Amino acid sequence: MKLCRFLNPKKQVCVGLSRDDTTVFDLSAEGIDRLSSLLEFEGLVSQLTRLSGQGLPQYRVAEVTLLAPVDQQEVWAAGVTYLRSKKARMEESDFSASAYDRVYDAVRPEIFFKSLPEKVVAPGDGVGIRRDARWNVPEPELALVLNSRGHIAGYTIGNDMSSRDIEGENLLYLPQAKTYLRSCAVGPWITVNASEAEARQWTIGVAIRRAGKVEFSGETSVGQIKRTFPELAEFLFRCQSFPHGAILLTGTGVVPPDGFTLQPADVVTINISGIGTLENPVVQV
Ligand code: DO4
Ligand code: MG
Repeated sequence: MKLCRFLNPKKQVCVGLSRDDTTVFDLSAEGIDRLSSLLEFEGLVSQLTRLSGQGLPQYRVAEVTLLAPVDQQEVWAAGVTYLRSKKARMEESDFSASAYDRVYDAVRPEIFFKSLPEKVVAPGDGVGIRRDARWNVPEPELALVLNSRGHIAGYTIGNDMSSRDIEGENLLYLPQAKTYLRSCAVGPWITVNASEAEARQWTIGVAIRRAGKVEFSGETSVGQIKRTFPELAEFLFRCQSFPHGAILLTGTGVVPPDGFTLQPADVVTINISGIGTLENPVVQV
């Protein structure tokens, strides 16, 4: 069972529920007009099951525009949660190598701010590469959808766009390497009825196409994440509050080879087996 935000044929923003990825029920007809409020429901899956039997208006997915499934939630990101990510960061920077090495094994994970909700890039819109960076990559990541109590209400797909040359030059440049215009895409679907054990069976794949040809593709398994999901959520919510919930990207385990950098007009397609596909063209910002 999946949730989304979408524009109906009259261009009104609606909250949707899908069981099959081809039809979407309009929950707005039941007065549910904010996804973040819906995610607060106790027993979300049984409430959704009840709502879906109520003759709600429905659309074919092909006739609506899917939006980012974020209305009021900040987006944060965890880093160096896969061995592959630790190795890549240690190779990109002599200067910061020991910091990445230490954080991979430390009790406290790396967590950083990624995006305000209104800056999140929707499926199909352009993700950005900085004009002052030479080495830019997408980071395909499983994203935890957390309600205001820090509970995992579902899972979606995130793209933590990153400038590796800026990050590698000095760790203190991380906010510039990670948080700039169009640096975060999320969506379109939130899978709501999966346990952590099920999510750990999913694969995360990415393909980058240039003029129709695949320039890079790679895959990993969610099961390779070193930390548990509640552990990441607990650190995000520690000494912090998120009245509208939050989205937490869980880190990347797929890193293109060092000679690869994104170019404008490339298309990034991320697939997570239990969720769906997030696709965005690349634009320079
Ligand atoms: O500190 C570097 C960022 C790590 C990251 O974004 C990741 O591992 O996904
Ligand atoms: Mg990342």
